[in-house]
Amino acid sequence: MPLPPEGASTLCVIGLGGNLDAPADRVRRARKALAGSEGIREVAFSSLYRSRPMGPQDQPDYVNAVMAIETDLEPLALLDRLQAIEVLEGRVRIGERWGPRTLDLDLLVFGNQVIQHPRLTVPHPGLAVREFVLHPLAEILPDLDVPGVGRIRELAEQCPHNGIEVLVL
Ligand code: ROI
Repeated sequence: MPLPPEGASTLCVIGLGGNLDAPADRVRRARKALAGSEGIREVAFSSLYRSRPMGPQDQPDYVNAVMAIETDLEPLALLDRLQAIEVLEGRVRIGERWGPRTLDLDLLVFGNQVIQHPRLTVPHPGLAVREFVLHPLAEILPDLDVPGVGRIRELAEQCPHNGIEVLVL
């Protein structure tokens, strides 16, 4: 079998989150679906966290986690895969902006690439300020240096917890 080209694999970070219809189960299934996808290997997975909704407050708390992967896929092919898994998890958006959702999979970091594309902005613009990204990410990749954003450990230290806690089920 031919070997894959050297250096083709990229370290990426995916954010997982949802707050409708057993979101912890959805996050776990999404992890399995991703780890079992062609061209994707799991590197690390954070604890599951309970977080207060960012956006309208009249919605359930969220379950959030982050996953580090290595992939041979191009960014848009990885995005297609994430969106396909969101659909498998019955993604519904209920009208309002920043309203509740079954499962979001966000491509937060793609190696050291900075991407401005109509479908995709990487690093994710919310990464530097969202406690439900920074605290889980500090658990698995504290030394990650995100291009144009900074080192995760320092960002997490400066980010208020806003009530986020490890989920004990
Ligand atoms: N709030 C929290 N706590 N976690 C999320 O994953 C999340 N995702 C969203 C919005 C609606 C911005 N709020 C969130 O998309």
